[in-house]
Amino acid sequence: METISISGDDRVFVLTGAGISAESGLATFRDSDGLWAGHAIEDVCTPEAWERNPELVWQFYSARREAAAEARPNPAHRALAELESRLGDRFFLCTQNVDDLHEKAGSRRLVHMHGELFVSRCSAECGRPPMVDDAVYASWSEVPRCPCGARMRPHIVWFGETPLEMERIREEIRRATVMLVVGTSGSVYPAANFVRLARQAGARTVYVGLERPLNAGAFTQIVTGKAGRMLPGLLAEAT
Ligand code: BJW
Ligand code: ZN
Repeated sequence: METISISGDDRVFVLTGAGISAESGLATFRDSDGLWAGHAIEDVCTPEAWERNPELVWQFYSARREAAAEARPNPAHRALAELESRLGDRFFLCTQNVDDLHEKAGSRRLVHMHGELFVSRCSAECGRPPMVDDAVYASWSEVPRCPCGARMRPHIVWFGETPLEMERIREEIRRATVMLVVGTSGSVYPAANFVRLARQAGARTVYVGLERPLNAGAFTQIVTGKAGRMLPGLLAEAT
């Protein structure tokens, strides 16, 4: 059986994308039934969309909150949490996903570089910290205001905005000897470039997903298949 070689000297950096949550019932972005299909990206995932129609943006993220609240982690999320429990601080997880399925599976050493679905923040960036928020807003009038008076917005990184935790992410990539990328099409930057940074730093780079990603050329090992089916076996011998 194919495995990913991870031994006591290795430090593992994991990058996950929408594909890892597909078997939990959450739609990916670029598959035919994916989220872009229901909504044009420029209508919901840009600061311009927020300026133009914040009610539509909140409807989109409210529906995503409802779907994610029902979702349960699958064997791929659990295999990564289990790997973390074996590797301790030799493990680091960076997810592009805004759902909380990694946390539900037990992962702790993780960052959400594109934000979190169940968090909101001030749209005027007045300096108050983001707040936990699992509410669903059916209309604009229901959307709460920050104490500064501005409306709250989803704590999500839209196109043209700066991803979160980039310094820590770069540092963890520099230290990694293995980069494992799961279920992401390699079409959104800077995440799509992490594998090249890891290769430049001498790491082995492994992709696990349904099909070859756009940045396939930068991987030393590619395993095609569903993450929930493949990952538990691939990681079984990691120490
Ligand atoms: C399975 C499976 C199963 C299915 N098992 N696998 C021109 C060139 C280069 C860059 C740019 C450019 N023009 C603009 C840019 C920059 C821009 C960008 O990348 N644009 C591209 C469209 C070209 N990027 C940005 O603007 C970013 N900010 C930025 O660059 O700031 C500058 C900066 C950089 C560095 C430091 C400091 C500053 C921000 C990007 C924000 C992305 N936001 C989104 C939406 C918000 C989150 C949300 O609402 O959920 O994030 S877009 C969307 O794409 C979402 C995702 O996190 C992200 C990645 O998608 P992902 O995860 O790859 O999903 P899919 O659907 O594409 O792929 C799923 C994969 O799974 C597929 O391959 C399937 O086969 C597979 N799969 N089932 C395993 N069961
Ligand atoms: Zn404010």
